[in-house]
Amino acid sequence: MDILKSFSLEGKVALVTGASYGIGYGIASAFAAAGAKIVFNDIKQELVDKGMAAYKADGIDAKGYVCDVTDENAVNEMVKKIEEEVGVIDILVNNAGIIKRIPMCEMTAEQFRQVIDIDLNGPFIVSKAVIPSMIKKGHGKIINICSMMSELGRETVSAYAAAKGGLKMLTRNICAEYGDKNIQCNGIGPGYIATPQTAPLREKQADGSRHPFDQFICSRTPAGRWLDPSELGAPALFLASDASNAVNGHILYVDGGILAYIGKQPS
Ligand code: NAP
Ligand code: GCO
Repeated sequence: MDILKSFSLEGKVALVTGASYGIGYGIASAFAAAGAKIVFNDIKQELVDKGMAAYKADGIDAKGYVCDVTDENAVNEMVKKIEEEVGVIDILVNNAGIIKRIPMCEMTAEQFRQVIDIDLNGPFIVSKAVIPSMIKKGHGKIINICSMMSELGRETVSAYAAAKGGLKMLTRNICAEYGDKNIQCNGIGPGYIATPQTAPLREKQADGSRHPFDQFICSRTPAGRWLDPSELGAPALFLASDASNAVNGHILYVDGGILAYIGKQPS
């Protein structure tokens, strides 16, 4: 048997949410290289257009849709349109997400709810929209983009950690509820990735020195560096392909070893 064929996504339709850039773009690019037809969404037309142009420049014929993952009607409409225009979704990556870095006692309930809505309710809404057709088709892959904060807390990210911890358990619950319908639902827990979301943590200081958090993360990562969005592509491809049909409810940490490391001792 040609084991490499089990990593092929030929003939598959993959929806990656919030994939105009960043981690979603890195994952979608890897899926395209493995033969998948890429569809993605963003909340702003201008970003969908920007994303389409970027994919085109990379030789990827992706199709973008304007859709807010927290809007159940809009998500159901988008999934229906994708099924009519491209085909039934075989692979869903719940990637769209935000973070608000605010000390918990200074965060309003509305701000907390907004993070939970996008980072946890969104994956619930989109998964619920695609599962029925996956069941009809007899297979499906769902990949939830979790986080270090699915396992660890840190100051100022209470809402995000609560959402990503919940997303870890939603992943396991979809596995439990739909595993017998040949749907595999797994998570990817990226470490610290150089994207717009983490740009504030890497900004140079006024005196030209590195951001303290930048130095902190490099001391906590065995490889001593931030990871690149493209480094998530192959692990995601594994979870999106037949190569992982016996893997379900698993969170694959792609973190350069952060979770295994106490951190470099100060010299
Ligand atoms: P990013 O650069 O901020 O990109 C997030 C994407 O999600 C953007 O395209 C954004 O669109 C979209 N989005 C936000 N809210 C949305 C909504 N309501 N509906 C649809 N799309 C929405 O983030 P990233 O660093 O690539 O992160 C992607 C995912 O990985 C997130 O779930 C994040 O929590 C997770 N993650 C990131 C890291 C990291 O170190 N970067 C590590 C672990 C996990 P707009 O531009 O229009 O807002
Ligand atoms: C932060 C970062 C992290 C990363 C990621 C780590 O403020 O600590 O934004 O939350 O985004 O989730 O896995």
